[in-house]
Amino acid sequence: MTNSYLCVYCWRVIPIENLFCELVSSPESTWLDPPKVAGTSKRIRVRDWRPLPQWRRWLGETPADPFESSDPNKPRLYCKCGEPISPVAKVRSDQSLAIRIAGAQNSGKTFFIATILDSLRQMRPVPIAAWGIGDTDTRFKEISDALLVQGQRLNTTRKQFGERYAWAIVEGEGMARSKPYPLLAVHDMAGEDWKNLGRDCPDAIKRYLGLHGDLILILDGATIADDLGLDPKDAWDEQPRPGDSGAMDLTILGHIRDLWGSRQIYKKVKLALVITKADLLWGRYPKEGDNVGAFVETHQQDQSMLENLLIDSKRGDLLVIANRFLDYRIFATSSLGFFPKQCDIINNKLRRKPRPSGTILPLLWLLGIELDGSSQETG
Ligand SMILES: Nc1nc2c(ncn2[C@@H]2O[C@H](COP(=O)(O)OP(=O)(O)O)[C@@H](O)[C@H]2O)c(=O)[nH]1
Ligand SMILES: [Mg+2]
Ligand SMILES: [Zn+2]
Repeated sequence: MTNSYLCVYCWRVIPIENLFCELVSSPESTWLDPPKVAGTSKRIRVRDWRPLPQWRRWLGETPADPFESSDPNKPRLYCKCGEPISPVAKVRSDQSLAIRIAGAQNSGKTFFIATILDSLRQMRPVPIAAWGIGDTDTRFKEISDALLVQGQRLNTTRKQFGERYAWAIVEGEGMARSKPYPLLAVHDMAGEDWKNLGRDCPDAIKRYLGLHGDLILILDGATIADDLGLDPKDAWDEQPRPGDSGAMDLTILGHIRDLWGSRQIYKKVKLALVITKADLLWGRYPKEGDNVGAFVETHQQDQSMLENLLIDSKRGDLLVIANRFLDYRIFATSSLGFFPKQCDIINNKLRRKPRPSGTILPLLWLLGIELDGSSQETG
């Protein structure tokens, strides 16, 4: 079987033969169909490159996959979309290629991802590590630092049809090597984009949603609070999205259903329903003064209470859809770990350091990693 790689720019899964190689200063070969010619270099498909003398000169008879060459100057390979392919984006098992994250605008996705990555860097012992693929780390660090270090609000400018990020998940230092983990793949799209997807759904998004793998659906704790009749405002988020009884979440799941077509896929995929901003509910749900089992920081979050929370906030339909999946679990998380009050904000910056609560649990659950009852906090 030939190796395939995931392009984290256009979400194509491509067999190695169809990737392109950059040959910088070799005059004699015939150049085929280069997708994008950067500078003076030319690109040739791996399958057309293999019969050429350079192949043997550079790589020997084998390997069939240039990434597996022992030569430290491995060639760079490119997708037909023109973007570079990373050797770590190798597709290992079709079923769990990538864990995807989806959610409405302002639901807390960016905060959630930033705190997961930050927790992974700080956890001891660390069960897994995440390596940014391509320029993911460079681009995401800027956002993450603004949020977690500077306490800034994110500016809301956005690219049409979103930003893409991808991380390779590897076992943590000293951890036993288990089966390879799927990638964490994020196509961060704004709410309007979800609404407008319709028939003109860009191919990259179709491919992203069509990738085989588990799904993390982010449910906005503020809209849930609003639907429960609780004041969803905190001092930091001045304009939370009003309650919609989960309509936007159903829109997102609807697009996924349309793209998956057959029901077969559901039975291979796990779904994590992640309620963000749970700090808005602490001490207020199920009743005033309650601060109970659903909000603990281990896998033992009280599922029946969280199901009731979804039903009480008119999201029962989500549970019906969740039942189609191989397995599902609900998580109540807070990326901030506290309810922001006016005194936490100075000069329009959040001055209290986030102490994420429970945000790491969905990923660990999807990867089948047990937390030994200890919390995410690492002091
Ligand atoms: N109270 C509270 N608010 C949060 C939390 N996480 C995110 N928010 C608020 O939600 C807003 C949107 O979060 P963001 O991650 O940018 O949402 P995205 O559009 O889904 O990426 C933030 O500016 C915060 O005000 C949390 O854990 N607790
Ligand atoms: Mg965002
Ligand atoms: Zn591509």
